[in-house]
Amino acid sequence: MSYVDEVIARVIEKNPGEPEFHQAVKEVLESLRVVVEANEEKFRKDALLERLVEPERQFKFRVPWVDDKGQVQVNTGYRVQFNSAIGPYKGGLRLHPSVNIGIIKFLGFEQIFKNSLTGLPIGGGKGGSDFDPKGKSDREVMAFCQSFITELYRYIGADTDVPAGDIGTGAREIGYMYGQYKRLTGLYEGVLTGKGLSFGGSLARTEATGYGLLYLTQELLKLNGKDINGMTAAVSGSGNVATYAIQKAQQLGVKVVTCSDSNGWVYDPDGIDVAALKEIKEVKRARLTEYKNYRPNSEYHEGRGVWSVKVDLALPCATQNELHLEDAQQLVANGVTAVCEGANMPTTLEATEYLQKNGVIFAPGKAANAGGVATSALEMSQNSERLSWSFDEVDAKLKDIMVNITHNMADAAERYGMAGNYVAGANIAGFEKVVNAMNAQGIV
Ligand code: NDP
Ligand code: 2IT
Repeated sequence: MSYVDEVIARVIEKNPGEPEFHQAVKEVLESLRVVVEANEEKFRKDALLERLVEPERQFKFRVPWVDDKGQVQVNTGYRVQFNSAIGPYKGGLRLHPSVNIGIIKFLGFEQIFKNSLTGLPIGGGKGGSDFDPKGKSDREVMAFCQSFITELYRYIGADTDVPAGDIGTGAREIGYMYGQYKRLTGLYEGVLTGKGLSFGGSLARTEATGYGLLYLTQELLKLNGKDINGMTAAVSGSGNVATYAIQKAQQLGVKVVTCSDSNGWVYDPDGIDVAALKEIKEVKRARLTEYKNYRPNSEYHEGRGVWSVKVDLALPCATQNELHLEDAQQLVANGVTAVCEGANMPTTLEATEYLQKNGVIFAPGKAANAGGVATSALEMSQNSERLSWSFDEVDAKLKDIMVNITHNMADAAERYGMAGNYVAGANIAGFEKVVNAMNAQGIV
């Protein structure tokens, strides 16, 4: 058996019941096959891949808090510090009832390569809890966040591990967590990113993941001789990433006709109204059923369906495994040009393969959504120098980073004879830097 196959088999055996983690490892290691085969003897002797798939450490802890009725609730908290070869652990905190250790490990593993691709000195980590902020009062969310940080604060720090937002964790949650960290440690340091602008947050961090997705999509289309201006797009999700992806798409001349939440989806033939979306999701924290009240010409459908609409671009921005093989088939039948992932691993392995085989330009999340964490690293830089940069300065740096990522992944794919395979290109480009650092630092 080849070294890659052996390690994949061992990961499955050693980590039972963690299908998302298996999927992420398979996707990365399969596309590293060529690189690994060129160095097989050394990598095997150094157990390079075994070290890469084993988190440096992981924490699992109790998070007790009191709800508005006086009832004690108990959630489980997680932080996986996956790889610190190129910098302090960096990655978001997901708050969603589906969170378990396998989900956090898949996200942490992806984060290693994504963070490397940004070109900035950040290692890979991820955390979260099975707490569901939906339907909770602000006081309940605060009680949870304070309890969560009361345990997590021992393991994080501005130079060791810097968490941030992800699904269910936005500005409100980061604010409560930051306050509790400061209270417990007495430190006013950049321990979390995505902070409010009045206490160390960076301009453009809120917009960064969605904007970055569009900067990369625009550049990738250009590289393939196509102009984004005038295209149509389907977006899934209606959270942080989706909202700012839609906003930037519109600024670039793209008509976005869909968005969704976990209950249903909206089709707006005139283009999604971002102001309405923000009011529904960010201010009212309501469901997309409300969208029709703002836009009578739009349609609301229960269930899944955003990928059934005929569009040039598909931008999945909700969650993992939300774009299935049947969706890929439908998109191809409708003549889609590109699929660029705003979410982490939203496309199943079968769907990815089908899209690539059918000539669709496919940009994997670890490259396409790297603008969020890249701007988080820019927030860390600003915190370290105790300065704040202007919106335009941060946005220009973000754009540069996304353009560089586009070329680095395209070049890496080409170097290994896989021109146009951006999954392989992103994995290889991200891996190379991490492996160099790991080799230089000895067996740790
Ligand atoms: P938000 O919580 O702001 O929004 C998530 C959106 O996805 C909501 O519309 C939500 O609907 C929907 N969603 C969540 N879970 C499911 C599900 N199981 N099925 C269907 N829809 C679902 O999160 P973000 O926008 O921050 O994150 C979206 C994706 O982008 C995630 O994969 C995240 O890991 C990734 N990402 C985020 C970054 C960031 O900076 N925030 C950076 C890079 C990647 P509902 O409200 O009904 O739950
Ligand atoms: O998946 C991701 O890259 C994020 N949720 C953002 C992480 C960060 O540290 O900003």
